[in-house]
Amino acid sequence: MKPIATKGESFGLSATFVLSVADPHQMPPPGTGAIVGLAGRSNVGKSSLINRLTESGGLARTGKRPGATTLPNLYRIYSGGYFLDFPGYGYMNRGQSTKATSQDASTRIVEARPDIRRVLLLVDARRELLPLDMEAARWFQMMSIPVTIVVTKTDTLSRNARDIPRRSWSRWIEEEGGEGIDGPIPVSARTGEGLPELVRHVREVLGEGATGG
Ligand SMILES: Nc1nc2c(ncn2[C@@H]2O[C@H](COP(=O)(O)OP(=O)(O)OP(=O)(O)O)[C@@H](O)[C@H]2O)c(=O)[nH]1
Ligand SMILES: [Mg+2]
Repeated sequence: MKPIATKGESFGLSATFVLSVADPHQMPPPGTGAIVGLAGRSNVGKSSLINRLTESGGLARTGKRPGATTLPNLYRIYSGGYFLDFPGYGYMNRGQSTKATSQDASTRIVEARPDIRRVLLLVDARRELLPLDMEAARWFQMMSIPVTIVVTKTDTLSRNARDIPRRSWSRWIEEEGGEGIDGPIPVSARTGEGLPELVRHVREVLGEGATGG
């Protein structure tokens, strides 16, 4: 997908690719910058969103086929901090071993790095609340990593349907999500809808705990 370049748009989140992380010891040491993770089902639009947020066009590899990202990819934000693009969960098109390896690396990184500042958990606007997504939110919560639900691809919904996923997720967060789960923030990487709000949120997260690293 080609992001639509918006003239004069500047989010202050320009970034550069650092590496695909196969092992937690390759991660930057704690205290060198806040890490914001992006997680969600395969194909939900994680890499497209990173490209949009970092205003890079093609920094993160995106694809029509699920499983475009097989290891967590680390990006350094020039103004401070990191994005960590986790491989999507729940895809079936790749060999089991690839799937096992990528889920493995993600799990070990999360277990090794409880200092991950927050995870943006992306969910597709066209889907009902899926058990896998709710489980993922609870898992990060259990690992003491705060979560923000980000509803993606809002451009695929008609004007009338736009508000449905936001409302369902709001209700879930209120009733079941509890402490440590924020959002939902509806966005479209295609049209740019909702990005200013998401950027504000990310910048806030990066700025948090400036004394605690
Ligand atoms: N309509 C629409 N399509 C989108 C949007 N964002 C991403 N897509 C499309 O969704 C597909 C998957 O996007 P990716 O960004 O590769 O998804 P991903 O979550 O990184 O996928 P994995 O790396 O497999 O986990 C691509 O075909 C994108 O063009 C959006 O905001 N609107
Ligand atoms: Mg990806």
